[in-house]
Amino acid sequence: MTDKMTIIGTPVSPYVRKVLAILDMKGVPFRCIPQVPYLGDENFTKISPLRRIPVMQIGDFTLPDSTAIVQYLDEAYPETPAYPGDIQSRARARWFEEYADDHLGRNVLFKLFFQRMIRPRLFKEEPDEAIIAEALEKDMPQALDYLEGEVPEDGFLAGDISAGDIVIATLLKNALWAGWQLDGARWPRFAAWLARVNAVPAVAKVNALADEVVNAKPKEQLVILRRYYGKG
Ligand SMILES: N[C@@H](CCC(=O)N[C@@H](CS)C(=O)NCC(=O)O)C(=O)O
Repeated sequence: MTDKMTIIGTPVSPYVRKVLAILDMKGVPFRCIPQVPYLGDENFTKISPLRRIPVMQIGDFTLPDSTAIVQYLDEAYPETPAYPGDIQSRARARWFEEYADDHLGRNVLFKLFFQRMIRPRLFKEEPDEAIIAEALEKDMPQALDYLEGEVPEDGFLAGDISAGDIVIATLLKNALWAGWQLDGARWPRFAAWLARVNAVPAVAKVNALADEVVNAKPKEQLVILRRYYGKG
């Protein structure tokens, strides 16, 4: 494995940040090219048929999708696993990763983030306030009710910190940017769990990076990325 590990995707994406945090946790050197998915040309479609980020490249090997990437990383670099513990803990970590990707990400937060941030900034369109209200008032509370019953009083969703914990935390950062606030009195276990996840050094670091890149242009993001993770 001598070719450089490259992650393609702007770290404004929670799925890109999930991969960055796991690479950092594992101590794997990488470089990140801050591609914005909506602005990708036909070369982007070749490496990402669904035109989504992140994509991983190592020499000629190209792999889209953060979950596929993290599973690859766990096999290639088994130290500090992203799916730790016994077989049931590992399965549970994968479930929460899927829940975050499909439901929380695609159906809830993405609506919010797309409407509040991407539509006005990238497409110069007004956000659809009805979609935002539904996400904030109905979908998010339902998801948080579920998660409140799942998070442990101590530790993480699958014992040790896992990809399942990390992706929920990175997604929620985008929700905060889009105007969501966590009601710690209504979901106290969840709030305590989230604080524990956000205190994990690789997550704290990627969250700090996130706050710096969110208002930066891709060229500036590259400089910020190098400051946090080196040149790879
Ligand atoms: N399941 C995918 C989700 C990736 C995803 O939806 N990424 C967003 C950015 S946060 C994207 O590329 N969106 C562009 C689009 O859906 O057209 C993964 O885990 O990588």
